[in-house]
Amino acid sequence: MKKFAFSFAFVVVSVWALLNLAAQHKSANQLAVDNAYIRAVVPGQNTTAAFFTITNRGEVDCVLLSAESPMAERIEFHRHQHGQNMVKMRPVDRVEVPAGKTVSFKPGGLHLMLFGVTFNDDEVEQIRIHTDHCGAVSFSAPVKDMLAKPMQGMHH
Ligand SMILES: [Cu+2]
Repeated sequence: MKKFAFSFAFVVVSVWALLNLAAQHKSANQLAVDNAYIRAVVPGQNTTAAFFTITNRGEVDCVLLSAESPMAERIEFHRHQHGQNMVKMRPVDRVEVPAGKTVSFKPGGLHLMLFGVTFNDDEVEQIRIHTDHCGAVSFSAPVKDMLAKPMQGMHH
């Protein structure tokens, strides 16, 4: 009888662990990042931007709350604002990715602003984005030299 109780407890714990794993797996897979890259740093600067598309394959809306990377001291969500004669970037607290939709982080639009970066050209860096209730999504982004096509009017 004692042996039966022990086996039963083991099965319960195993099923619980599997369900838990499945739940984590589901949330981790809900958001998919594609075409990620980081703009190479202009010599003498340590601030740059990262771009990608993020797709919500789930059935609930997700809100991106923060981002982090081992190669950046700080990461902010930014959006470009077109003013009278120049383009300005403004920090954005949260970025909503509605269920079934794709949001593009692209030059001239929404982007990840990386502060205090330490990397070399041609490296691949890891970035992690945290959400409200859709878990965290990690992805790798190669550093691309875009000096041939510099971003115009960078002002903070
Ligand atoms: Cu910016």
